[in-house]
Amino acid sequence: MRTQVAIIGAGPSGLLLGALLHKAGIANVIVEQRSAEYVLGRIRAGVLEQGTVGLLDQVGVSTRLHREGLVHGGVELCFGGARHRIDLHALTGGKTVTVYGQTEVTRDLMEARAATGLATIYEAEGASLHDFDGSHPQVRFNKDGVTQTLDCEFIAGCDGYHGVSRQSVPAGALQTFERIYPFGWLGVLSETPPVSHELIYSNHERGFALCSMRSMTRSRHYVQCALDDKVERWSDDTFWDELRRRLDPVAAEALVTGPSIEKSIAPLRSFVAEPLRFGRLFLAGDAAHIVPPTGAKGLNLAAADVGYLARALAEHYAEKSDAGIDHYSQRALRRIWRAERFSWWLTSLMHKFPETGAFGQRMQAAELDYLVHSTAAATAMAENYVGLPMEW
Ligand code: RFL
Ligand code: PHB
Repeated sequence: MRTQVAIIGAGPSGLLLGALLHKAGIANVIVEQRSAEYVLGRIRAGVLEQGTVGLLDQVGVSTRLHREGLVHGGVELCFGGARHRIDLHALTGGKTVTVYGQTEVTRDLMEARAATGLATIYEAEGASLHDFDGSHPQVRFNKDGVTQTLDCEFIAGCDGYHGVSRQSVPAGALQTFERIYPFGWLGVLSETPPVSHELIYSNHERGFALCSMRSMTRSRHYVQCALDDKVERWSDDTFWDELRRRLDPVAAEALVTGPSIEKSIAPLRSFVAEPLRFGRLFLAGDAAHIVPPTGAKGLNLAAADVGYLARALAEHYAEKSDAGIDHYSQRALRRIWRAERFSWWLTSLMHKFPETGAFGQRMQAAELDYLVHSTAAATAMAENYVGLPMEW
């Protein structure tokens, strides 16, 4: 088998990269270790920046998103028993975010890809990457017990944090930066209406809580939990009681409960690998970096990475210029580090940290007070929340 770009991973970054390359006339094959159903079963991100929506528009995969996605012009911060709205729209000169689940983005990209006839090899086991330092890279994998070889010109590692791509880079060529937070998020999806028409991020003495949604009939809620906590310890009732305690009285009263459809615990981590290019191998999305979910940057960063990468590869093929490829790592990392900073900041502001004690809590309270009473501070939050521009 032969193609121009071999993409490892059919998550949102791999699928979007495939669509952007296809639009630029560049052949690509995706190699994914799981089944399509498994990939679609993962409940993850819910908030899309305008830049992400723009990329989906570019590849013609946004019809349902524009029909069903919920456009939000603000976000609410809850602390000290009351809610305060950050007017994203007014503070950013008209920008908004769109609430539309990662599952739906993935489904739309999968369906569009199937219609183009581009190859996606699901349930490809044991992928290994070869000769990306030379001029004839290869991806080898097993499919239905048969070893297959995919010859290509470039490899895009879009295979998430646990993927093989980053691990294929010689240890000495990679520098990594990491922070692991001393807590996790317990997430619950339910067929219940959202508490409020916008997202609520709550700082509470019992711990952080987030009220999000997927539609006007489906909610996604999170509560901060211990790192070693187990999903089995949380019955639906325990979860709803804990969430209610962490909200202001009006939101607590408005909370509609119901059976959970999905319940899972995710650890919180900040991670960046540098650089993002090794010869003919590029890293993008969660394969290259992780942000804690506070601020909803993970999927959006992944989309921006592949936006840069697709443009760089298009320049290589159409204009015979390697300038974009040569600058990919630097360009993407600049945006990545700014999103890392924002996600770390919002995480630090909103969560209960075991080690900071009463002083740390007073500092958070003072900063939240400042944030909602200073236009300068609220603007800084708003412009990061809606997404920093994708500079070329
Ligand atoms: P993914 O989605 O992990 O996809 C990688 C794909 O690669 C496959 N793979 C392999 N394939 C072949 N061979 C191998 N050896 C392979 N190893 C792995 C995997 O099976 C998978 O299909 O990475 P990608 O595409 O870079 O996308 C990143 C996003 O999924 C991630 O950043 C977001 O989900 C993060 N995130 C959020 N981001 C947002 O922008 N907004 C949010 O509101 C938001 N909320 C969240 C989140 C992540 C969460 N969790 C559970 C991590 C909320 C949560 C709870
Ligand atoms: C979600 O809806 O899953 C979500 C929303 C906002 C975040 C994180 C997750 O900051």
